[in-house]
Amino acid sequence: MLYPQQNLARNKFDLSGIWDFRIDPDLVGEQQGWQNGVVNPRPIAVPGSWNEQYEDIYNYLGLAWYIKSTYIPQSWRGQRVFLRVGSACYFGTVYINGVKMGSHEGGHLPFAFEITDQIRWETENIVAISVENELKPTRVPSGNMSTPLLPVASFPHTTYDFFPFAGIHRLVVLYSVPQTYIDDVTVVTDIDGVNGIIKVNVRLNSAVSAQGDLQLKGGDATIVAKLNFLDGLAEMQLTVANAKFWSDKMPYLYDLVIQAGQDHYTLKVGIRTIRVQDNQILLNGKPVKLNGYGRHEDFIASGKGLNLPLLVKDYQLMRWTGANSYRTSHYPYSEEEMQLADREGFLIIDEIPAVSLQFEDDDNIAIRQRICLQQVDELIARDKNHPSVIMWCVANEPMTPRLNLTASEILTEPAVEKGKGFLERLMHRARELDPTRLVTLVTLGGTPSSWVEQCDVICMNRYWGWYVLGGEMDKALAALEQELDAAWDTWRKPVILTEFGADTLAGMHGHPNVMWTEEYQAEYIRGHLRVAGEKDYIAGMQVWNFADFAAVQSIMRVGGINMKGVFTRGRTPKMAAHVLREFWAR
Ligand code: GCB
Repeated sequence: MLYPQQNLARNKFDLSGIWDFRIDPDLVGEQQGWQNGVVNPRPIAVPGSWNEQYEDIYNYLGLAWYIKSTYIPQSWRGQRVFLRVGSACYFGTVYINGVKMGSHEGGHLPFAFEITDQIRWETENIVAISVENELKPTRVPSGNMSTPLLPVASFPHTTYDFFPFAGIHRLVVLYSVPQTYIDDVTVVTDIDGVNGIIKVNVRLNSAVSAQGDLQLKGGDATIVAKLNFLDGLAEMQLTVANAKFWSDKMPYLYDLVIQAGQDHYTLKVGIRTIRVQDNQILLNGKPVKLNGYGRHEDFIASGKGLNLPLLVKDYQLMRWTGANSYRTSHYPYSEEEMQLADREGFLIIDEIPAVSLQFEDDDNIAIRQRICLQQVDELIARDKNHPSVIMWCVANEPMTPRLNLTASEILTEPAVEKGKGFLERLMHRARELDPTRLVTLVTLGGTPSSWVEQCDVICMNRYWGWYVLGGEMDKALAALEQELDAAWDTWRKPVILTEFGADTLAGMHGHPNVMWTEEYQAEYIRGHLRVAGEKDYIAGMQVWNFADFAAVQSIMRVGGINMKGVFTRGRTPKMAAHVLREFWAR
C-alpha cells in the first residue's frame, strides 16, 4: 500500500475537487445505473464528510454516490493504472465507466483497484464511488448495539464518543506504474554506536528476476548499492557511518531512492530505535516522554475530511504547547498526517478503529475479530515505514459487560476470557508483522488485568476529577496518584496516561473554579501534570483532547460537542493551553 507518487517512472493525478453527489436511501442507485452518473446531483467537496456540508443530511449515514468525470492522459498508455481511495467511511465501492471494480470495508484505511482494462482513452471516464456508514454491531467501531455507550439517551447510536462522519474523507487519486513495478518496500532501522543500519526489503508485483539499485541521500554522503531481485524480492542492508538519527527533537530524514527495472520509488527514512527498558521508553537508547494529546480528525464543515491547512496549523499549535506526541485516537489518521509527523518529529501511538469493543455475542465477536485483524494488517502495511510511529494500539477501552466487575466476577464472567483471546490475537498479529515497535491497548478503570498482560506500555484513560470525584480536585488527584502507583506496582512497565480531561466551555470563568470553567480545566491539568511529574515510571501524559470535537447528541455533550479540548473547535486556546506550555514548552 505504497503512497502514490509522481516521479521519473510514475504518474499521479489527484481527483480532489467538487464531485456530483446523491444520497440513495432506497438503495436503487446500482439498479438505476447511477454508476454512470446521477440525475439532479448536488455538488459536494472531496475530500470531506457529507454531514456538515448539508444540514439536511447531518444524521444521514446510509448509501450515497459520488461521481466525477475525468480524462486520463494518452501519455499514461502502456502503464498500469490504479484508482486509490485514501479513506471511504465506512464501506466504499468503486465503479469505472459503470463497471464495479471492488469494495472495501473499514473507514480509515486506503484501498486501490487496478482499472487499466476499463479505461477509455479517447473520452472522459466516469469514476463513481458509493459509500455508506450504517451503524451496525458487526462493524468496527460498532453501532446500534443493545448496550448503549452512555447511560443517557444519545443519537446517533454509536458505541463511541465522536460523530460518525461519513463520506470520502481522504484523497482519491489515479496513478500509473510500469508493467513491472515496486509493490512494497519495508525499511527497518537500527543503531550501532554512531552508525545507522538500514535494512531494506523490496517486493515487485511479479515473481521476476530483475536488476535495480538503491541510493540513500542525506547527511554528508550518498550511498549506492545494487539490488538483485529473485522471484520479485530483493533485500539489502546499508550502513550509514556517522548517521544523523531521527528524533522528536531532530527529525532528520534521509531520501531512499529505489530503482527496479523501469520503476522508481522514493521513501523518506528516519534512522531510529524504540524500545522499553524497565520504567522507561527509550528512543535511540535515551529516555523519552510522550507529552501531548489524544486528538480527532474533526473540523467545522470538513468533518473528518482531510484539511491540509488545519493539519499544518494543528502541528504548529501542538508544538506551541511543547507537545511532542499524540495518539491517533480512535482510528488511523491520514497518510499526510503521518508524513508531517515524520517531518516535524512527533511520536505517534497509531491506533486501529477498535473503540469500546464488547465481547458478549459470539457471532458478532467473530466478525469483529476478522475486521480488527484486517485493520491491524492494513494499518501496519500503510504505516510501517514512518519513523514517527513508535507504538501500535489495538484497542481503546475494550469493555466488560458492566464497568468495575469485582475480582470474583472477573473470574466467572465469560466475556473476560473471550476479550482476552480477542485482544491477544490482535497484539500477536501486530508483533508478528512488526517486531520492531511497541504494542499496546488503552484501558479504562476496571479493565481486567488479563487483557493488559501483553502490553509493552501500560496506557490508561482516567477521568478522576471529571466523571469521578468531579469538583473534588484534592480527592481526585489523591485517587489518581494511588491508581498510577498501583499500576506501576502491578506491571513494572512504563505508564502513559493516554486520556485525562475536563469539559470546558471556552469563555466561561469562575472563581472559585467550578466544573466547566476554564479555571477548572487549567487547575485539573496542572494537578495531573504535577502528580505525574513526580513519578519516574510515567512515560507520557496525553491530554484529552487537543481540540473540542463533534460528538453525538446527548445531555452529556452541549451542542453535540465534546468540550474537553484545550483549544476550541475553531483552534482558539483555552487557559489550559497556557498551562501546558508552562510544563512542556520550557
Ligand atoms: C473516553 C474515550 C473518549 C471520550 C472521552 C470522554 O474514555 O476514550 O473517546 O471522548 O472518554 O470525553 O468522555
